[in-house]
Amino acid sequence: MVERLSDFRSDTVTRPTPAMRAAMAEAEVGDDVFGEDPTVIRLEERAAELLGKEAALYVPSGTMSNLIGVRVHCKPGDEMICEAGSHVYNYEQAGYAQLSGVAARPVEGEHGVLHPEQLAGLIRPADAHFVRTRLVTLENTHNRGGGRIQPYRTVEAICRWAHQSGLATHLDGARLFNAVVATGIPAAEWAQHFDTVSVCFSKGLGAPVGSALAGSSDLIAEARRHRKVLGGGMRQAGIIAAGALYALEHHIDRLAEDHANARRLADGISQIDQLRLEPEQVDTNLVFFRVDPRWGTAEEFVAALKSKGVLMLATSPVKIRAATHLDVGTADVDQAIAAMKDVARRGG
Ligand code: TLP
Repeated sequence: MVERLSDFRSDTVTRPTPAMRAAMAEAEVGDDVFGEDPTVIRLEERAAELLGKEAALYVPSGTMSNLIGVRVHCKPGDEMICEAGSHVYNYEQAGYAQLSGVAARPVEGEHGVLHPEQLAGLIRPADAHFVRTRLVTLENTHNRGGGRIQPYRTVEAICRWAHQSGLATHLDGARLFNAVVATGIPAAEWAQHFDTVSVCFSKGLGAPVGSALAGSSDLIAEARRHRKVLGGGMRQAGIIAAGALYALEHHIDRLAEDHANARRLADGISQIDQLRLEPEQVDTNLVFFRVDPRWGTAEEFVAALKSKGVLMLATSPVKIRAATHLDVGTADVDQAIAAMKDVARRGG
């Protein structure tokens, strides 16, 4: 009989802390579609300030934030260059294509990292046969790349090339604050290279709902129109924005604990013969590992772990992801390592 579940499936599974719930319960609210919710306004101003942008927009999800981010730069018949393993390309139903008529040009990176040399020559000629290359989207940290932090100089070089080539730049910074805490490079410094930046409050920051899209006042005014047509205009959203605001004030620095726990988990995994870290380097809060097919499938391994009270996510027939976050501590990590050792020994 399992007493408690340690949930490593995603950093999205966190529940608001009592202090966060209190801030939400006490939030001053108004109708945000009328621009009258003081808490949403405060959150948008704070997010813009942290990201060094003129304005920001509170949106219900990272998916909507990326969708709108692409849409403010591109019109139907335009093309976005992105990394082949990126979230926007793989896990958002190609919303940019379905809803905005935008094509994607995926380029294979190394654990999510693109090199500037790969991009030279990708801009389509001005000719009626081709789509118009308009945008470069990067992801930092990179989810499928194993929580990889984009090298700062590479980001700078890619965005410089993009701007010199007349392209816009968008950052999927769902986990940007993980990169901030791990590198000590402030969010505004990362963000200065991008025309629009999306950040999520509902991942490592531990808030229940929402993301923000930041950029120039003009782009964000346009983004506000797109949010409305997508059904993302919310009313007394201050209730949830208060959780996000609380997270920005109290949950950024503590991401370092998640990174330490991820490294502890990775060390444990590296001692289990049937498992192999992939990538071996763990930069932030995501740990990916491969299950030896002689043991069984990733799905079977995950099911066996579940019976021991440990939840992880099979991301392919052979690979598993574990995310550390606010609701898993060192004891959960140690429980997970013990469970993995046990399961690996037993055989599939
Ligand atoms: N990622 C989720 C799943 O969709 C895979 C997770 O558990 O990691 N950008 C990145 C880099 C993301 O990882 C995610 C969510 C999103 C955007 C979308 O955010 P939401 O879920 O708020 O739409």
